[in-house]
Amino acid sequence: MKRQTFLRTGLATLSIAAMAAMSACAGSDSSGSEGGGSGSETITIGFSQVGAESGWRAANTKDIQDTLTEENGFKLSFSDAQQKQENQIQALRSYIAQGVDVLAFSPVVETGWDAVLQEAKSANIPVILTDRAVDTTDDTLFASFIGSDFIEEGQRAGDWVVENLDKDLKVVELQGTTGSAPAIDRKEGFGKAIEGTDIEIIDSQTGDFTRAGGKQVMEGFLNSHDDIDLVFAHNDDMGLGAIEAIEAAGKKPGEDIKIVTIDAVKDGMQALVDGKINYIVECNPLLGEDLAEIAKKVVAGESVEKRIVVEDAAFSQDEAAEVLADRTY
Ligand code: GZL
Ligand code: ZN
Repeated sequence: MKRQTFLRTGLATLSIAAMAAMSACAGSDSSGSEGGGSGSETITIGFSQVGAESGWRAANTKDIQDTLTEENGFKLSFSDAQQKQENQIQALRSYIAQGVDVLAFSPVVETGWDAVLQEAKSANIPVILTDRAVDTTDDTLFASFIGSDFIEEGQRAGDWVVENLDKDLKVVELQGTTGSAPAIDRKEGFGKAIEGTDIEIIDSQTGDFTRAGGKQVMEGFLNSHDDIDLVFAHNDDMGLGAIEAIEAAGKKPGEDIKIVTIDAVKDGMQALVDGKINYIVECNPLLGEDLAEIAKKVVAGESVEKRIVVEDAAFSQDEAAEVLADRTY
């Protein structure tokens, strides 16, 4: 499979792309299976997914698999890392060994990627980040990052709390996966929003973005605190687990203890309509189309935007009731 040098800056890339396109067309063998130079051959893409930990992840996986299809010009190799970084690194290395045209992944945590990203760069295989970001010392190690602004999501959740609930709330926080961009940034955004108020986070622990994790941590919170006013959960699934724990303790979620979460997946939106959650900030999981577009550009040697921010909405209980039927995830 032909490799092209991937420079991100405009002009240099265009001239290289033009030369590559010409050489690829001229150089492609009889089977016509040569590189993505002229853009019409199938693009082989290796995708390493975080896992299957939440409704959001299931929707994100479905969208990627439904979009990166043969008829859309892709041959997708997809792997689920069960939320383990070593599994993601292993998968990326196997795709590099296979000589795919492009790599994409959602990094389970922010750090520890420089080595494998350097290996991809040395093999001239461009890397696209989806959903979660990496903290890397060298941003030439990836071509583009497509995902939501998690700090803004946390801030929107906090702003709603400040504007709509009492000012001296006691809050418990169900954090996402330790070290992941969404957990770090949502915590930061929420903290910024409540700065200067009497809203206090009295406990904060990771539920690893799962329903079971949220339930277990919430049981612990209920055992050690009798003054909890609000749960801030970094995703719907942990919020849904908290609902189970709160009801098992004989309290009313959404009333005795308010709940604010992030994602806006179907089950979360249903709980919002049912009055068990009070507000949800959306995190759009449908990243397949942007990924397909960016992948085609990088393989064709075109320059791409380094950061594509996915727009998110937010829903109160009334707003959720209006849109629930039309939600696709
Ligand atoms: C956010 C994504 C998070 C979701 C969780 O983009 O990384 O991971 O908020 C998922 O539901 O587990
Ligand atoms: Zn960071």
